[in-house]
Amino acid sequence: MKIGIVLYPTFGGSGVVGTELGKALAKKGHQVHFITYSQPVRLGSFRENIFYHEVAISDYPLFEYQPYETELTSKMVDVVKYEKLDLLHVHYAIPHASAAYMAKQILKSQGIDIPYITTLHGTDITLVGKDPSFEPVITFCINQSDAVTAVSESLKNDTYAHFNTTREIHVIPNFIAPNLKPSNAASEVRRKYALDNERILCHVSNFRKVKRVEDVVRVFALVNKKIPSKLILAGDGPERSYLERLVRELDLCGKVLFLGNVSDTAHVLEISDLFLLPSETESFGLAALEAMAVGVPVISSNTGGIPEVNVHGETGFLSNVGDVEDMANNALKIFKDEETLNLFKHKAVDRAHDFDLAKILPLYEKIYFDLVGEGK
Ligand code: GMT
Repeated sequence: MKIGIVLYPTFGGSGVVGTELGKALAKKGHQVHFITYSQPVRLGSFRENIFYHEVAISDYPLFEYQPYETELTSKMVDVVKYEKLDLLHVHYAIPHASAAYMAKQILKSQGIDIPYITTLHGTDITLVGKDPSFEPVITFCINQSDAVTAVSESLKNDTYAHFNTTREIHVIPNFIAPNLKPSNAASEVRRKYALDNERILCHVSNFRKVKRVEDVVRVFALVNKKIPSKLILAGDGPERSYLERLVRELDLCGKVLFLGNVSDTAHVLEISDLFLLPSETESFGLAALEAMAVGVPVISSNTGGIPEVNVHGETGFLSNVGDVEDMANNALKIFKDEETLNLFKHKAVDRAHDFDLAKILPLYEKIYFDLVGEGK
């Protein structure tokens, strides 16, 4: 099958899922065409069956805001037509689903029928999409999609709650990419960041307000009062300078390490003992799943789809949003002794296997085949 994947190429979870899905489909023999404005971060080097089509963004002086959606639509039309794609799969509704709808109509007028699948990832529904400035367009595009998927039951319910849609929404959870396997060099690398008697706590995100990275720092401050530890923060975003100031205020310099954006987060995760995800909302929490896959338990909030991933008392603990004391106490429970920590680590890995790519990929393929026929 020839599949066009439209996504954000950046460090966000939807881009990671779209890219890893495309790579896995290509490995299975499908031809995958990525369409976006720059090379997806997780794409890596040259691979069989993978093609990348860049949406060139013009800078015509008339436009204060460049019309990306229009240029994306034109590129989608072009790629579908000349690469003879069988379907389009768009990740993150805004503006990808509306661009797909428009591309579909243009192609229809030229006698080409192309189905499009919209995968809802989270903030396209829970934060941005439901805002009145987007809602009518998002509702329309969800209803017009040939198939709609959401990454958790929670996100599916949020979509029904916020949008006037009766469309069937298939829940297809996120998955573990096969490259997330522990490496042998972890203990050596670990020594560069922490002493042997220190625990490493870690957080990976885009440092947006919704991630509540301030809570990460405050939980760490409480844990650090009781046990020797370090906090590794991977990622970058709008909250970073505020967090750097907070770390100085709390006198945690040298204990909190800001790494900036890291393309291969598995290497950061595998030297960590605990992952913190105290988000305000989180449709799934891919970062937490990636941590669990390499044996890192998770302390998280109990919001959105996180409880569908992190199992309270087994793979980590869940607390109410903002309850940093409870989160810190839970972290200390996990760090009680080596045996307890190891138990949580093992359960985290076991749970992550429920989200193995081999289990999830056929769910997407089934939707594709239902739309275009098995023979493709
Ligand atoms: O979390 C972000 O800010 C990035 C965002 C994205 O669209 O890239 O992540 C969303 O999609 C991920 C992949 O499906 C989910 O794992 C995240 O939970 C979700 N983020 C939120 O709901 C806040």
